[in-house]
Amino acid sequence: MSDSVFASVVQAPEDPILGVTVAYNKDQSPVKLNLGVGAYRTEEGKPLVLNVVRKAEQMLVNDQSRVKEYLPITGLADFNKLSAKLIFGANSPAIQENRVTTVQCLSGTGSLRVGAEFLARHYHEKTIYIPQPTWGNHPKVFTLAGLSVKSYRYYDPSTRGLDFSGLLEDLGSAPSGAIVLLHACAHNPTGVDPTSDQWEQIRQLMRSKGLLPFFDSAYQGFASGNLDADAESIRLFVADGGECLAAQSYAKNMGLYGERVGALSIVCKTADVATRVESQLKLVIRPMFSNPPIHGASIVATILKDGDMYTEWSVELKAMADRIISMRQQLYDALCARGTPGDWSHIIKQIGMFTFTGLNTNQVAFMTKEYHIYMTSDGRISMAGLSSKTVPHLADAIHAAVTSAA
Ligand code: PGU
Repeated sequence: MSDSVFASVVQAPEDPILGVTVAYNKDQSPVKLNLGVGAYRTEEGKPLVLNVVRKAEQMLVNDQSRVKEYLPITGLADFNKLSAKLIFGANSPAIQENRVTTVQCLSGTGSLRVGAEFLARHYHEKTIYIPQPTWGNHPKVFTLAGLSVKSYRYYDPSTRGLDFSGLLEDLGSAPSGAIVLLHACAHNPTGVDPTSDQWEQIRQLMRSKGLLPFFDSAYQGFASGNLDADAESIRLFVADGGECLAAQSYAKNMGLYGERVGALSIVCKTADVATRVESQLKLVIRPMFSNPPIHGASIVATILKDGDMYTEWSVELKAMADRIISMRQQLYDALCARGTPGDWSHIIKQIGMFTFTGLNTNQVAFMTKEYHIYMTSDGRISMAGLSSKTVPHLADAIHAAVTSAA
């Protein structure tokens, strides 16, 4: 038999985040714990389908008038309108003035990719600044889209907080017009967000230099439990009349991970520009995936357009956010009770799905080997994967890692 034409293809490494689940699935231990991927689990450690989502799906199934035709290239019109309203606010002048174009894309990742490809084709500055650190997929998505990626200082390991002066310095010396990726809330992986005052200073600096904001909003509602509060950073930038991009994901806040439902919005100066921008977005999408899937977007539209269902969703979302916050407190208390060396107050100060523990690669490897706890090697743990039952096991593992591992 002759050699494969692919014989020279080398084995690629597993993804740093999704690969953690692959390793976890292979582990036979009954105490194994997956704190890698940012996916919500119940107190019983099970994935959660929201009641309101089940209800919406039932309505869709029962509606005999629904068909499975292709959606337009830009996706479900209702979904797009409602998504823009969700992120920019019900009374957003930009929406009222028809200056926003919104296209349905494949969850947060696909929205970032479509936005980045549009910028690579039609925007004069090809450099995007991303925070250091950031979600591991950001540099790959933007590079493949044809942008050149640079980073700006964001996190200070010594304070486990925001390196605000580093951030201002780096954005201050970025070339005018450069694109800047901003996490709208619940920064991944650090759990550290700017305060409202700091956001305002960032806005002033960026607008004065003509830097173009590209918001990644993967956790609206997950940071504070309030959908409006978690969109404040974006609304601050839209309120000044300037332009920006926003990538929205419904993976976490509606628990629609595998449905791949998200949206890209581009806020423009005028309605006329927005129309032309949308015509070009269609040219990006058509050869990429032609048009987006119908089911997930229909679920979201059903929930967002009905007042009662929207309220039900906000209540379920708040319950998820609250459970994560209570996990922070429980883990912090458990470490204090064990007298684990070090200051662990960042666990309760950080925001959103993740705690950036400060544990190093060796300590993480130790916890995986000895305690069957799976997390990303940068020391990030998904608080949403934790429950009251598993907190003691995690606290034991961290205590042992800090006191005995290198
Ligand atoms: N942006 C940020 C900041 C994210 O954290 C994630 C997901 C996404 C975008 C993309 O989410 P979509 O599923 O495409 O809507 N990050 C999670 C999930 C696993 C992953 O890496 O995709 C995480 O654990 O970091």
